[in-house]
Amino acid sequence: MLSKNIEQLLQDQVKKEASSSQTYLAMACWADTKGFEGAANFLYSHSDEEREHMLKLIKFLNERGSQATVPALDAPKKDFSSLMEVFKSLLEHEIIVTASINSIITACLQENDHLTNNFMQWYMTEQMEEEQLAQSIIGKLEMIGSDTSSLYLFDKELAGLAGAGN
Ligand code: OFO
Repeated sequence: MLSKNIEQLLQDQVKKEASSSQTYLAMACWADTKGFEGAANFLYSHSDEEREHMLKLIKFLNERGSQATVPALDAPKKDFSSLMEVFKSLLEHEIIVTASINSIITACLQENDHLTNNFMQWYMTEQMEEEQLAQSIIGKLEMIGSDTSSLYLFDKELAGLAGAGN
């Protein structure tokens, strides 16, 4: 059985993963309609991964004697000024999620809940990879600057990075 505190933290994390999925789906829609096909593929796939993260938590809650609640979500931001803005806000979002996972792990340690701690370690590794990937995409976009032909080529490359942070 989960403690009430850990149960609530995991339930809050379900909402954060669901919100990540919706946020990246809205970003994918923006990219898809602005001609960034590669970025759109990357973001559609990233959105799917976040849904998987949400599902993994939901199943864990259900298997540990709780009943997960499927959360209501606010509509995510849908307009962006550039691909750079998209990936900067993706990185900001991931940093918030990492902090949240970190505090769940701290709570698990305080309560000697080693099973949930062990389960959450997978998320920690995942966050590290996602932050690194977003950082490297932002770095490349900085190098590209206003060079539209390089941006075109990088967009193609982005499609191949789909799933790389998984
Ligand atoms: Fe779920 O890994 Fe990002 O948010």
